[in-house]
Amino acid sequence: MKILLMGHPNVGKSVFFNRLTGAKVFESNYPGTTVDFMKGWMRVEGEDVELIDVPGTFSLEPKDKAEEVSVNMLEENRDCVVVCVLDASKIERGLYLALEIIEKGYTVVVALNMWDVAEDKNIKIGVEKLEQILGVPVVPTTAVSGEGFKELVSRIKEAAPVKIEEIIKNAGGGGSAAVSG
Ligand SMILES: Nc1nc2c(ncn2[C@@H]2O[C@H](COP(=O)(O)OP(=O)(O)OP(=O)(O)O)[C@@H](O)[C@H]2O)c(=O)[nH]1
Ligand SMILES: [Mg+2]
Repeated sequence: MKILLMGHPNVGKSVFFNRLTGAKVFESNYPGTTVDFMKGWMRVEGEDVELIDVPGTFSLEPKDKAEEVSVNMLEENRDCVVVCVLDASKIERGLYLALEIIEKGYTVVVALNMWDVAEDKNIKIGVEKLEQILGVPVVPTTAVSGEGFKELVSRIKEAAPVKIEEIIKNAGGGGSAAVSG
């Protein structure tokens, strides 16, 4: 299983990456902090999962080198789960990108990050309604504190197009010594 983090600049993707992998890539309060992709690993219930952090992008039509890196990574990783990270305090800005990715047929989980900021601003978001409209899981998160991450990981696992159990089953069932003949 592979997870690709996509979203506008400065929405918290690198904080996600660090929190999930235990890595320490640079994060800062400047849009355009990440300029290249970075791969890391995390373990989900005994399974190795690759996680990819990319520069922020506003759309799937790249306007500069950094955006090109993100769009290329998306195209090269058709089989991944795309976690679309949105700033919940400015949700309408990120929705366009999320829709673009959903429309291309990717497996998407939307993270409404900066949930703490949205709450401070008294912004109310109907998460279930948004899930119905988008047709994908939507999870509120606060990356700096880790709030919502347990649910995020569980929704990613559910959404994953190829599950490890299915690989075992399709290889002949049983689990051990699955391939014969
Ligand atoms: N309050 C709050 N701040 C957050 C949250 N998530 C990230 N931040 C802060 O937002 C800023 C941007 O975080 P990054 O992880 O560097 O953002 P990014 O999406 O990787 O940005 P680019 O690399 O420019 O695309 C940092 O100052 C983070 O500490 C959150 O949930 N709540
Ligand atoms: Mg970054």
